[in-house]
Amino acid sequence: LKLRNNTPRAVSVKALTLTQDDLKKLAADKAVEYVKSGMVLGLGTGSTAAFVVSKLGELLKSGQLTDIVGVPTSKRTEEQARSLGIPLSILDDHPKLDLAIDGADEVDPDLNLVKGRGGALLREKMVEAASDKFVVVVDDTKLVAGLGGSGLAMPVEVVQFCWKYNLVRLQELFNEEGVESKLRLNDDGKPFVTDNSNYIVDLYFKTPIKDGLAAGAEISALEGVVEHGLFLDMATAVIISGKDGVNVKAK
Ligand code: ABF
Repeated sequence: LKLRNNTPRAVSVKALTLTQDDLKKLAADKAVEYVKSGMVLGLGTGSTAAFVVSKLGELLKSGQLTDIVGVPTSKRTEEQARSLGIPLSILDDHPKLDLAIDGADEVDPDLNLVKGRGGALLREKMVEAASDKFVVVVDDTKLVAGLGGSGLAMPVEVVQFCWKYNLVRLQELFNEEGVESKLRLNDDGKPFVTDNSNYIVDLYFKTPIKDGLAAGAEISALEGVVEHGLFLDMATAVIISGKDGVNVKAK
């Protein structure tokens, strides 16, 4: 920053204050540095991932990236990528991806994640599990000491058929942890329906989940549960933006 007369002066704090969107964009731009021409890419969902997709669109347009193929993790992302002219595919045709980039709701110190508050957990997990590398982009508000520890939802996608039965069974699984389970609703009070025509039961833990692996296995064992939002041992790197800049944590 050049100041008139080279006189050191206090710079307006406002000018330096980064909004949460600025932070998300910082992380997104860093993640895109991992992308090379010719790659098959998993395209995440959510506001941070949307910055990634938009940057990819820019780089394609300017010719700095060529021949990339995107595999979107939601209808929303598919629409955004299509509008930017990013060539798209699906896992049926591209079962192996080079890299997936996506946001997350919680990141623990071992880079395990809670995902799915945006409702796209099933496709996200399928695409990200098929990727050679999975880079997560978050701002530092997403860091937690233990998953489920933010007091916000850990989502579980369930079939619509007898969803109440499964909501109760999910609640009973974690009775000791004092979990509360709620059907996710839209603003109009109607159930939120995923891209796969399922419902979401959000689990609110009072204390962090002690054994994520065991919790995930117990949830998955319930008939009618389609997928859960614990993404354990999947991220290869997490890009974290904060007021002090961007940090990369890798496995
Ligand atoms: C996706 O979007 C989800 O798995 C996660 O729920 C959400 C994060 O959204 P945002 O980047 O808007 O916080 O990555």
